[in-house]
Amino acid sequence: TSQKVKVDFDQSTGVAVMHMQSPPVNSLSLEFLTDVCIALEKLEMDKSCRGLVVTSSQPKVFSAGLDILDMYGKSPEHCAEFWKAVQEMWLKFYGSDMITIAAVNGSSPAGGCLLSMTCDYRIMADNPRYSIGLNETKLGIVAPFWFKDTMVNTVGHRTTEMALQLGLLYSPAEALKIGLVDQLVREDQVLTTATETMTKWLAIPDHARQLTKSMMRKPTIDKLTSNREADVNNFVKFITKDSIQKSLGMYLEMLKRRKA
Ligand code: CO8
Repeated sequence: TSQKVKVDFDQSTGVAVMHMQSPPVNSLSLEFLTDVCIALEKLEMDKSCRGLVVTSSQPKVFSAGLDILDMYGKSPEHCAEFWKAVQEMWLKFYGSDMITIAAVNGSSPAGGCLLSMTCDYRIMADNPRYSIGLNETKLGIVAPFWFKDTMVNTVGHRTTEMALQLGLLYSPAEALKIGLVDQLVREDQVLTTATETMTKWLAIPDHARQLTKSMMRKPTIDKLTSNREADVNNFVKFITKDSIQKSLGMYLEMLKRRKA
C-alpha cells in the first residue's frame, strides 16, 4: 500500500483497519482516491478479510471531502479523470462484500460524509467541534444524484431534502439524532468501539449478510453503473462553468481567511 493509506490486517480476526493519512486533512485528491481504491481492491480479493474499519490518522479530521484543487482551474480532461476516480471509490465501498465500519474520528464534510455513508455502520467521536454532512450547496455546487441517493438510503427522504438544500453540517449529537451516524463515543474510544462492533457483525454468516446488503444497495448502485459516462459528462460540464469556478475560488479564499 501507499504511504497515504496504511492498512493493518489482523489474520486472526479477519479484520483490516484502513488508516487514511493524507496530510493535512485527507482531502480526496485523484492520487489519494486511486491509492484508497487499490488498497480496498486488494482487501476485497483476499477472502480471509471479512471486515474493514476505515479511520483517519489526521488529527480532528476524518476527511475534508473531495479535493477542491482537483476541480478548480483544471482542464476538462483532468476533471473527467478525477470524477471517474470519485465514482470508482463510491462503487467499490458501497458495493463491498466486506463488513465496513467508519470510525469517524473527526470532521467529515461532503465527500468525507459520503465515504462514511458507504459503510455499513458509523461510529463518531463525541466532540461538538466536529461536524458531518453534505454541505455542497454552501460551495455553490450540487451533490450528484448518487450522493443524494446514498443519503436518502441512510436518513430518509425528508431529512435529505432539507439537509441538501441548506448544505447542513451536523454536530455529532444532531447526526446521531437523524441517524446519519449510528453511535457516539468518546474520542479515544472510536477505534476500539469499531472493533467491538465488528465482532457482532462477524457473527452473521457472510453469504446471508452479503446477499442482504446487495439486495438493499443494488438498485442504487445500478443507477450509477448504467449512467457512468453521462454522469462524468454532466460533472465536467457543470464544474468547468465560469460561474461555478468563481464560487469554488471564493470558497477556497474563505477557507484561507478563516485560518488567518
Ligand atoms: N480540498 C482542498 N483543500 C482543502 C480542503 C478540500 N476539500 N479542505 C481543506 N483544505 C485545505 C485548506 O485550504 C488548508 O490549506 P492551506 O493550509 O493551504 O491554507 C488546509 O487544507 C487545512 O485546512 P484547515 O486549515 O481548514 O483545517 P482545519 O483543521 O481548521 O479544518 C476542515 C478542517 C473542517 C475539514 C476544513 O478544512 C473544511 O471545512 N474544509 C472544507 C471542506 C469542504 O467543504 N469540502 C467540500 C469539498 S466538495 C465535495 O466533497 C463534494 C463535491 C461534489 C461535486 C459535485 C459537483 C457537481
